[in-house]
Amino acid sequence: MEDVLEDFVRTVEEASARLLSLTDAEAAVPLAEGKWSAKETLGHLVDSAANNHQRFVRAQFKEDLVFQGYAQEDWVRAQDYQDEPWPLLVNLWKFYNLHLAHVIGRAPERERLRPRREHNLHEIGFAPVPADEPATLEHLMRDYVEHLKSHLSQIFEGGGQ
Ligand code: NI
Repeated sequence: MEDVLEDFVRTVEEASARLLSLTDAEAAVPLAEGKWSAKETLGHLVDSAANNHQRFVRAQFKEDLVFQGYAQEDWVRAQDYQDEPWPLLVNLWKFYNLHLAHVIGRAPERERLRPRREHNLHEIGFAPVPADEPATLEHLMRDYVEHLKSHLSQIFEGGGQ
């Protein structure tokens, strides 16, 4: 987990500096036709952080890894990220993720690596775990970072969802 954490923190630090160099207007342009803008994509990552924050902590106090999903498009639409100041969004995203790095770093190994037979990571995972295979909290944490990185490349290299 150490390797992932280091890479995670560096990714967040570097990306936030790069994101802050975009103007508000640039950040509001769709990344591809009919797709989210940088603002909406980063907003989606704030939603992901908020949902996974809950999961990372709750998982330490229960047996299973069954969590509520969230309707991503609806969440982005309901919060109107397009109309929120870009620097606020970038800093919210940055500091929320630095906190999550702290949370991940504090999760005891026995909780991170304990196999959980009951889970729904085939439904809520970015890289899904089959329903009939046990999953771990550590998988969910690594999966969270992969999801974040994939959306960052959409912002920096174009594309989008
Ligand atoms: Ni996503």
